[in-house]
Amino acid sequence: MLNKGQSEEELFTFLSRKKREDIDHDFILSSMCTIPHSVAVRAHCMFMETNLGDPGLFPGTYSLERLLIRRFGSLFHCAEAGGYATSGGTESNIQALRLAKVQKSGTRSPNVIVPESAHFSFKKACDILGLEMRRAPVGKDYRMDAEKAASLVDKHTIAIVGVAGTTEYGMVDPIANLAKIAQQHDLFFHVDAAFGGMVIPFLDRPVPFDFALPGVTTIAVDPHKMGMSTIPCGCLLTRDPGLLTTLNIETPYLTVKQEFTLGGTRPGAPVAGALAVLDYLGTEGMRAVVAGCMKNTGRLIAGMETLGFPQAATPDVNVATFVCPEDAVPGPWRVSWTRRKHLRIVCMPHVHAGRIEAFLKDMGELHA
Ligand code: 0PR
Repeated sequence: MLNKGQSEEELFTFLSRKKREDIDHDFILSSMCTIPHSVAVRAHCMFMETNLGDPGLFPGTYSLERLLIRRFGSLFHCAEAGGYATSGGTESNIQALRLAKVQKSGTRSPNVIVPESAHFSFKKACDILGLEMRRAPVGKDYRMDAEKAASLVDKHTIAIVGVAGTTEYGMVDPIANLAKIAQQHDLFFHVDAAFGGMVIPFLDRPVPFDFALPGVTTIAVDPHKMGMSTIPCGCLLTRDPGLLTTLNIETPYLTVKQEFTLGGTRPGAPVAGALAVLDYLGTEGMRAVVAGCMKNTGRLIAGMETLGFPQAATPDVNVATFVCPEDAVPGPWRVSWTRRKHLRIVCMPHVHAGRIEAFLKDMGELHA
């Protein structure tokens, strides 16, 4: 601690300098987050002091969380779905597997089956919950091999996980087949749509991935990714509106006497931000955002192929991957690399057409 406080001017000069050290979003091509929508920022600022961890003190904010869940419930074809706002995909995935474990509490040495493409949050979830994680391979198309997943099921299996919009290659696993397998074996089936949940429903030809498939138990979706909300905001949805209460613990001195959330103190501000974006844009607005991102993804892929860098996969959502050497990308562009060493670019809303052209121009000049 400083002994004597700083002046506000001194302090904010320091903070501004630190902010300038961050990478300019104009050059960030590697992120699944984006610049929040202006209505999200405005709503966030209105609800800065709210705490959903003690909802009885913030009934208005709490009703916004309920509305947010209702919006996703109807978007995912189950208007009466339950759920709550999490800190993001990691918390949603941990809580989904926690629900699975409670549902199958009689199972000794429980295991869960995840695609090898699953986000690393499942490793955290399995570590915390003491679950064996079985990785099902993906096929040549980078989608989970449903038959191989089924062959990993045994009497200790409690859950299957499918991903709708994989982190690295932007693929949607064969969710309908996996849902059938889960039903056949009476397993909990969690769909990680942290990224794709706000893309797939707005595509011209959406692949089935949600509660329209009877076997789907829970869905994770992150407003702080394609939902353009402020960070942190994820949502965990449950087909059974009462399912989350199976995680309840006693909270005697709060305004509510029980809670199922992982976090205690929970921010209301990004929840207001997330709802603001959905209600401001509506389905039409979200379709336009997604159409723009998909068009830019297509343009990037075509441009890179012209430069001699073929795509690694044909993505279902706005994640483009390329066969490209690691030293082939000039600074100050920030890109990422998959575990299989493919160049990966996420065409988020801030990566607009002009940025794609600027990137292709720089790549073209370097490789002329
Ligand atoms: N599930 C999927 C499919 C994800 O892609 C991610 C994160 C998660 C779960 C976990 O979500 P949270 O990070 O919200 O807990 N995907 C990105 C990734 O790991 C997150 C990210 C975003 C990383 C922005 C970097 C970055 O700059 O790549």
